[in-house]
Amino acid sequence: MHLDKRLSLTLLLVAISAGAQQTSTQTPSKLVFTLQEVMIPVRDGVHLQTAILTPVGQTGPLPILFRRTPYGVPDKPPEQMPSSMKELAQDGYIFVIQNLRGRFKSEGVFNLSSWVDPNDPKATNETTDAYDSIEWLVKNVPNNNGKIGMYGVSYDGLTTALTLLHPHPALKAISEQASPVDQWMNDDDHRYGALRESYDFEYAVMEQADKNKNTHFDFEIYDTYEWYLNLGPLSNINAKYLHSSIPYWNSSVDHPDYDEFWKKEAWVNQLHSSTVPNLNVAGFWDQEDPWGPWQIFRHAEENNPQRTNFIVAGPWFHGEWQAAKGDGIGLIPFGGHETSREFRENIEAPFFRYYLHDKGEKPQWQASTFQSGANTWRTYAVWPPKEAKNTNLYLHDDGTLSFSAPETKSSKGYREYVSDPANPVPYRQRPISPTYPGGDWRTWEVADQRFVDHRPDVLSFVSEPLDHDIAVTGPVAADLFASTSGTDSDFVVKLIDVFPQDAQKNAWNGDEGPKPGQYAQSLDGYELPIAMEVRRGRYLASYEKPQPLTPNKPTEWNVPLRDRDHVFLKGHRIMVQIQSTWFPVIDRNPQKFVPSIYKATNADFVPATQRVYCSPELPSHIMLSVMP
Ligand code: PG9
Repeated sequence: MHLDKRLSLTLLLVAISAGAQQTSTQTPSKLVFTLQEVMIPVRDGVHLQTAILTPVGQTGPLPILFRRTPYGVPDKPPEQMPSSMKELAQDGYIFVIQNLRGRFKSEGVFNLSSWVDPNDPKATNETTDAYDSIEWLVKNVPNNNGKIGMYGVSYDGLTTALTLLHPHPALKAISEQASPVDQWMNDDDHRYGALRESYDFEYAVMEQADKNKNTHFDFEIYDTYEWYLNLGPLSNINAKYLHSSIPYWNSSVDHPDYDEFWKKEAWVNQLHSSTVPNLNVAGFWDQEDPWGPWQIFRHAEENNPQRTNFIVAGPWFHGEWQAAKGDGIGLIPFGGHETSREFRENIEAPFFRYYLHDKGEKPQWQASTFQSGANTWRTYAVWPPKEAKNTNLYLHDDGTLSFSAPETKSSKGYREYVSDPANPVPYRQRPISPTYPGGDWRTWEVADQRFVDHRPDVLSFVSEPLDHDIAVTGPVAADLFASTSGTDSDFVVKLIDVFPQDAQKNAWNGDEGPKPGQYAQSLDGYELPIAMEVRRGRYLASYEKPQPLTPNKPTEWNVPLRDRDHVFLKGHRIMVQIQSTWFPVIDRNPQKFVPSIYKATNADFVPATQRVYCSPELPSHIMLSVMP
């Protein structure tokens, strides 16, 4: 296997935040930091490679902002202030970035695990490595004021959040941003047990093929849809390519169900209080870790008398809040707001200023969102807001969608399609470039769904144009009544905002999407996904013990669609799409029950007839939280 060395765009964002790369076009100014590299010892004698960025001209003691990453630390100071750090740096911090054990020059073994054994005082993990490093930093970094903050996106968010399980007393505030918490239940690797095939495989290779670099799997062809389809059953990944050499991929293969391995990984279940002030950050269109921050927020809320547990959510792809401006996503503009800069300036920097510099005010809200559709910042005293009312949106067998339940018994009462694993629905427009370093991976969750709405294996239900704005604020879920002629199956539900045919005026030329000149597309009739998720039938009754479905028997499928804050504007229509494949981001369900899909053979993959019921007795619907 030939492995590619290019730096992923996603990682580039993280690197920019560390100051390792500078892409700004501003004139270079004199150095803003000096860099010192140290090897910090932790309790088992392992040394961790750590870069300390000290502001040039530091006059008095400063707090430390600490970030722990598997992606590499800078080896020289940034030539000028990275835009993602500017707002924080204005208050004065010593920035410290550390490679996790087993990555780059850090000693020890990296095993891509979040497992923390609370009963083993000798164990080392990301919680203890952070604790020991903080102990060393407060004692050894000259001119620090004894207060440490931690922050980071994604893996760096995970290492930040894991400190909550046993925080060092000097850790005064953290901002966990897009941290995963339970890799079988949701986020990067699975969705309620359905494997995120392309992500899990490509990420495991990136992190575990070579300790000294981020490796990109070298696909023989550009369109990975075709590559994964040609690959056939999942067992071919090891048989033909990895030969069992990547431990994290082997873990997925060896643990198909929600067993002890995954339950241990689900570290958030050990979290029951908020002992360190935490600003959780989530993206509504985060293509990797949209779920974890909400779980951390909710678990910490179980015991939070000091009210120091906050959540910020915006209309962002994974880590977009670190972009220079954040004035849109894909083709979708944010009404002139620079949401990323505004977040850093008005929320993140004041949060750390209050807890690490003793200046300013504690946030007066529990949740703050940038509400898409309305394109407005909002704050909420509690989340979900108490005023939001549970409101059902019903699917009808004539393809309509409305707030009234189906009434006529005489109509058919269902819609059906044939799902064929040999011709799965692509999750984004083909050709599908590799996940890494591909920049278009970042925005696939806002792609116009017209690219599939005509397929015979995609059902669309659409409302009349709305006669008033509808603000959906809080948790959303689908309650489907559905059957399959097979003995296993998936259902994917998408909640979509359909723009009117005169939406062109919104066309946008911001900085986060394709380059100017590529804006030939119009927003007229755009089908913008607001929420999308999959459920896998074998896990409907039990996550631990998969069970076959009874062919053609209508069954209730609850499909969680996470927390949202979006306004469907007057004149827009609401759409729901339903399909049974979403490839290759989700592996194909054979549609015939087998003990483990990782061991399925070609012959196990069979077409199935899927029915979605829309009758008075079996009223499939979406459950929305609607603001009055
Ligand atoms: N989403 C990536 C990840 C985080 C944690 C575990 C595995 C993957 C990331 O961007 O870091």
